[in-house]
This record gives sequence, C-alpha cells and structure tokens, in this order.
Amino acid sequence: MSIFRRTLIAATAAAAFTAPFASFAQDIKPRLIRFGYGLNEQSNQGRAVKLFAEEVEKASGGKMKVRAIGAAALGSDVQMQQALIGGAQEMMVGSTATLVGITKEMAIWDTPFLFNNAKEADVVLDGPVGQKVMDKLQEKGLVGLVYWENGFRNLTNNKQPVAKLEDLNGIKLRVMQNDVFLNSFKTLGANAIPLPFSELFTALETKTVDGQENPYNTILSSKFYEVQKYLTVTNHVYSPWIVTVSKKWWDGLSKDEQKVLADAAKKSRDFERQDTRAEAAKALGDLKAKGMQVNELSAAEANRMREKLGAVNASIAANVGEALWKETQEAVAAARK
Ligand code: TF8
Repeated sequence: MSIFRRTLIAATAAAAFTAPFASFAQDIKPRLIRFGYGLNEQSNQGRAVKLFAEEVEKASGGKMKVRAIGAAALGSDVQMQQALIGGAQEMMVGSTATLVGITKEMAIWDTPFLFNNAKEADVVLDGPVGQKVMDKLQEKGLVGLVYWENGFRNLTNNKQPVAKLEDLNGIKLRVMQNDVFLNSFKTLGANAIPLPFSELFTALETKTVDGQENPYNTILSSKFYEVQKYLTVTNHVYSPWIVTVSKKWWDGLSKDEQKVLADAAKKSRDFERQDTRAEAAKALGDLKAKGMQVNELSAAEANRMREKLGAVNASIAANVGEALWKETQEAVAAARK
C-alpha cells in the first residue's frame, strides 16, 4: 500500500471517528445565516427552522450561526426570494407555489389531487423529478436544498358551510400568488384574490376576503379559527415547502460549509415531515374544539370538484412542458404501486 493511500485511509478513519467535533479540521469560517420564514415560531415551520439552526451550529462547531426570523418579518415569500437572489439574505423556506413566477416548472406541484397521500409525495419530491424541478432554480439565482411538508390544503370561510360546488359561488377567497391557484378557484366559481400569506390574517379579520385554503396545521398555528367559522375537508392539493439558499452566497462557501447546510437540511426535512404529520393528525380535533364547524364533502361532490379542476391540468402541462408533466405522472404512478 502506498504511503499516500495509507495516509488517506488514516485521515478518513480519523475524520469519521471525530466527525461531530472535528469542525476545526474543516474548511469552515464564521458565517451568519439569516433564515426567513412566513409562519409563527410556534408552528411546524418554526420548529423545523429551529432544528435546522441547531444542527448547523453543532456540525460547524458553533462557527456557522443561523438567525431564524419568522412571521414574515423579513417579508413575504416573494420578497424574500428576491432578497436571496440579490444576495441580501442567505436562506428561507416558503411555498413552492410562490416560486412559480421565478421557475415555471414549480407549478407541477400545484396540480390538484396530484398525490393521494404523503408517502407518494415523499417518493416523488425526493426522487429524480423533485430534484430536476429543484435544480431549475439555479439558473435563477437560488439553490434548493430539500422539500418540507406544508400539507394537504383544506378550505375555510366565514360565509357558509361549503357542501357542494355551488356554495363557492361568489366567495371571496384568498389564494397564493400563483396562476394555477387563481385559475383553479375561479374554475370552481369562487372570487379568487391573490394575496401574500403575510397579509392573510388581517384580510380575513377585516373581511377583505371571506375565506382561504391551507393545511390544518397552518389554520391552527396562524389562529385562523379566530376569524373563520367553516372548514371543509377538501384535500384539494398537496403543498410542499422548499428550503432555498441564495446562490450568490452559496457559491462563495467552501465544500465543507455547503455540506454542513445540506446535511442539516436533510435532518430538518425528516424532522419536519414527522412533526407536521403528527400535528396534522390531531389538528382537526383541535380546530373543532376551538369552535370551527367542520364538514366533509360527499363523494359525489368531491368528484364534481375533481372533474372541474381537471380543466386546469392542460394549462399546467403546457406551462411546465409536456415532458415534465408526463415524467411526473409516471413517477406518481410508480409511487402508487
Ligand atoms: C400560503 C402557504 C404558506 C407559505 C408560508 C408562508 O398559503 O401555504 O404556508 O407561503 O411559507 O401562502
């Protein structure tokens, strides 16, 4: 065995042995990472950002510090994305839906009823299709690290229980700033109004809008139950969140620093999905206890909604490209087996 090889093996063994404490041996400089997010600190998003921050500090021997800034204090998703692209902010997590204006392929995740359950979502998002869509961000100045779970979205409003399609007629419904959501809810007959999430609570409170749609977790953590009476279980789409980094800043990091972030992001993803699913499993009960009136759609009405929403699929396919559309459908079919 050559000296070179022997040294290499010894070095690798030493590194493996002392890895968690050996940050001094790594190429890591003191770094401050401003990590922005839109929900409250007491939310699945807030908890996972906190875990990410802890993991980064631990793995970098305290050199890399994450300053977590929630409740959209650094701006809405869209504003933060621009700050990342410009290099004024290092990291964020937000909805993939709010990225569609930057990377049109992200709209694939807005396809109504794309996934039937979280397992399918995990397989496709963490697989080649998810990676391909994430990599598209790079040419726009963003680096995607992992997808987190926002969750299956459900409808709330303050006007009336929505038991059938026609009940949506004329309801002023806040949607994300994204054409697929806008068209989907227009198609269903609602008066869809795009607004940033950061303005949503006030818009509901002042009755600028009558309703909104988000996963149970968010309805709970953002206290929408204080300003919304009716909840309809629609599960109309699975929303991912995505953790992104400013590419301008990322490109200036050493390989070791990038690895610290990528590894911590994976840990945060696994934690976040577990945490979100555990919370979602009891959130509906919590929302009922807070006084929300909950109804499910009959199978017939759910089907009518599904069929109507099928009309937006063609435009999504055209926007993201037929090849990606097909690839995604195949990946979902494979995940379903
Ligand atoms: C929405 C999304 C939000 C995200 C969040 C602020 O309704 O579901 O959860 O944008 O990052 O806007």
